[in-house]
Amino acid sequence: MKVRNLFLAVLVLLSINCLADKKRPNIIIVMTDDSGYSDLGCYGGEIETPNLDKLAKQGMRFVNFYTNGRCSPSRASLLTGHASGDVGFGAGTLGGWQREIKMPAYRARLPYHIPTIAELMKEVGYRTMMVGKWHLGGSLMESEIGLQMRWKKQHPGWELTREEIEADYNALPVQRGFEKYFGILEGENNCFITPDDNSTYLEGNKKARLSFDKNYAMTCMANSNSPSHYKNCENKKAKAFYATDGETDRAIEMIREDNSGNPFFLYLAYRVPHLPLQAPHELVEKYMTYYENMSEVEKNRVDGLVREGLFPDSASYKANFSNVKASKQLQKRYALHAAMTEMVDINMGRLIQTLEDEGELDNTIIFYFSDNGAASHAGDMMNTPYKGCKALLWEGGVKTHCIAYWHGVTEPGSVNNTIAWVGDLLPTCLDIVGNPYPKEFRGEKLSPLDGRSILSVLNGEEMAPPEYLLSNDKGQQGVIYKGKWKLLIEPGWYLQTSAEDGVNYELYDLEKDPAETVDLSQKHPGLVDQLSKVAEKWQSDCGIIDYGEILKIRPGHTK
Ligand SMILES: [Ca+2]
Repeated sequence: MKVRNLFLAVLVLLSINCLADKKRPNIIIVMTDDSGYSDLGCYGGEIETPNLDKLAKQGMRFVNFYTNGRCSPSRASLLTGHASGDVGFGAGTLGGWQREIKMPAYRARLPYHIPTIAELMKEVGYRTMMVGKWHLGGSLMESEIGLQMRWKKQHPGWELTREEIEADYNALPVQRGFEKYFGILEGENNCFITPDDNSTYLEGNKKARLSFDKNYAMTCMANSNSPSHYKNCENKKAKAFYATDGETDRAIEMIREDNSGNPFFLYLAYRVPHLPLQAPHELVEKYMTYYENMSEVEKNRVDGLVREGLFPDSASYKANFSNVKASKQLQKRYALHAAMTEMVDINMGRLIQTLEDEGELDNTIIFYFSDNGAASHAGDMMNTPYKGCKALLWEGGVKTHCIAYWHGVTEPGSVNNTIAWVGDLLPTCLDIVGNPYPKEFRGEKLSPLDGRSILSVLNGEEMAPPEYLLSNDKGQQGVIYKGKWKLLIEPGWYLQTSAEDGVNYELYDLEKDPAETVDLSQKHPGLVDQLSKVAEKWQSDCGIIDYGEILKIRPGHTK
């Protein structure tokens, strides 16, 4: 029996070795945080993004790429291929302890028995690396008593058991398949960090040592209710670590520091242009003049999208700006968003150059998109021509630009209309490397994936829409897509569109009206009824409960 086991082990090693053939492509998933649909030059935007424009010219662009509308739920579906409610991030749950509830859909960490994309890529011999914002739960409270105290404070009525501490530890990126990790666990923090500041960056599961070797003149701005330290860097000149530069430095190092010959899987989750707004001064200054005439910028974005074949010329949209001159405050906010975006582009240029220098660019697949639309402080412009913003489920909140690059596969400069979803990336990557999704994991049976492989889209085909695409945010809106139809479901009590109890519906024909200007719910009551029933069933299958109930269980949940 022992000899047979040894023989099997040798066979497995041999097959992994064969799979490690250099021809298997590296895969890089780059996800920004709160970017607007039309931010990039190649998506009609005025922000200067020459490196991403070049990538789009050599690769393909998606017209209809969807997220879950908010940071953690999108990340949860990206890494597991499942609906966010099935993996602990239902209804706008965020990574961290603030909104956690003792119900599977609200556990604010990925279930240990559902594999992540990193664990599955590692299984077939890929080097797995992650840089940037995690925001999927887990902490170092196992070794830090202070964190255990904080947990207890944030979980009144719960007992902090050994199992709880272990499950919390097992939610960290290194425990979820990433052999190398450099980044922050939380949702936001300063972009500029000087040697005097507290840094929360981790290298693996230890506090990271940052390098402060670059000089920056800083411009910083935050909402009035943001922590004051976010604004402290305003007008400062100092040697500092800037998130986008420093994260790219580490990603480049990770690519270079291994010469095993195995392909790599890199998940690079930039934490910009999420608040707080912080960027190098000279870039912010450059963009201040861009946002003087708001209506002109808005119109240029739409014209740009039409020119690029990304928005139909015949479609209407609701303009947000008239010919009023923007206030200095608003100009600065947009200029910061733009500067943070250009910093991403500059760093994407460095990353792509590294791949070229290493002779790996032609053998590397790159996906580039955002985790949701621009947030409320910038969404009215940055999500043009779509309405709404991050955390709301109109197209502006859930739809993002998406570039896919694969030398010799994606047709240069092509545009694809297929409805794709952030949860499609896991099955697509598995399809590319030929690793089928397992039937069970860590001894537990797995349900089938919600995402689907879009490999044929990369090959230039248009796929029929998925049967349904569903999403649900904190409770104010739920959404269901079927073919060209989109039904938005809003409990009236949340006052999004109704001051009355009951439920509001909005129905759109996205083929004719992608920017949701004409509500057809009164015209097609049968369809509304049919789709809302599917959505209700999905919601209850996911274990998502009414938001009013959540507020009873955990008052102050919104904070
Ligand atoms: Ca986000």
